[in-house]
Amino acid sequence: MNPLVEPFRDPLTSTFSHVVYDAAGGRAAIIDSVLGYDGPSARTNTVLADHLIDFVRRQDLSVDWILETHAHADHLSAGAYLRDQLGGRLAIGRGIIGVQQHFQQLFNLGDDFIADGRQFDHLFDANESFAFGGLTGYALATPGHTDDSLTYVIGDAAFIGDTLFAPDTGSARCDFPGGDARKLFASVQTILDLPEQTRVFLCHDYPPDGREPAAETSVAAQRAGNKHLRAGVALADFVKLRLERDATLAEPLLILPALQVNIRGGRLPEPDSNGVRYLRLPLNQLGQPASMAG
Ligand SMILES: N[C@@H](CCC(=O)N[C@@H](CS)C(=O)NCC(=O)O)C(=O)O
Ligand SMILES: [Fe+2]
Repeated sequence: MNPLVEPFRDPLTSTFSHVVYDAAGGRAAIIDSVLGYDGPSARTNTVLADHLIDFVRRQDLSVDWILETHAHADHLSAGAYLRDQLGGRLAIGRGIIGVQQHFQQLFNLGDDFIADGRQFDHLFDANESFAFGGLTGYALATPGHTDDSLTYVIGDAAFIGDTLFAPDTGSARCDFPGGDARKLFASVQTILDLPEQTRVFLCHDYPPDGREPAAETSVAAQRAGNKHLRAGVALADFVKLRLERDATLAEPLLILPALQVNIRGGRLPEPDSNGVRYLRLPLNQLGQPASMAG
C-alpha cells in the first residue's frame, strides 16, 4: 500500500514538513515538523505546527509517529509540541546519541541533560521497520549531512531528509559536526538504488531564481539529472565539489537555537529559578575567524 502525502512549507527556513497517511479517517505519521522562532526576540510560535494539526483534525487522522530525519541545524522541531497535542511516538535515528554528546559539550549542558536519547520515545536502528494503519516503512541509514540522518521509506515514498535536494540544486552540506561527504556519497547510492518510480520527498528546497519551490521529485529524476550526484558521478569528484561548496557556506541563521532544542526532541530547556527559559550562545566556537585579507 502506498501513502497519501501532504507537504507543508515553512517559507522562512525553506523546510518541508510532511503528513503521511493511509486514508482520510486513517493513521498518520508526521515527518520533520517546524517550531517557529524569531531570532531578534527569541520568541517561539506554533503557527506552522498548528496548520499541521488543523489538517490532521480535518482529515480525522490518528497520529502514530512523529518522525525526525535528523537533528536539524536550520530550524527548531515542533516534535514535542505535536506529540503533546496529537499523541504518537516521537522518533529519530539512534545516531542522535552521538549528536547529543557533541552538543552537550559545546553548550556545556551539565548533568541535567542526559545524552542517551531518552528525550525521544523511540530510536530507530538502521533498516528497522515500522507500521501504521495499512502502511509499512523502514528506516534507511543515510548519514553524511549529519551522522544521525535517516531516510524513511514508506510504501513507494522516500522521505530523504537532507541528502539530495531537488535535481537542479544538488545535495546537502557535509560540514556540520559529524558530517562527511564520503558517507553522503554512499548514502545517496542507497537512495538511487530504490525503484526508479519511488516518489522522493524533500526536507528542503532552495530553488534557483525563477523556479517555484517543489516538495517532491523521484528516484528516476535524481538518477538522471541531480546536479551533484546523478548516476555515474565519481566519489572523488563529488567529495571535491562538496568540500569546495561547503567552504563558501555561512552557518545557518538558527543553528545555535535549533540544536539546543532539537537534541531535546523539540522541547525548550527547563526554566531558570525566575521561570524564564534560556538558550546559550557559545562564543567563537562555530564558523571561521574573520579573514585579514579584506
Ligand atoms: N541560509 C540557510 C541555510 C540552511 C542550511 O545550511 N541548510 C542545510 C540543510 S540543514 C544545507 O544543506 N544547505 C545546503 C546549501 O545551502 O547549499 C539558513 O541560514 O537557514
Ligand atoms: Fe539539515
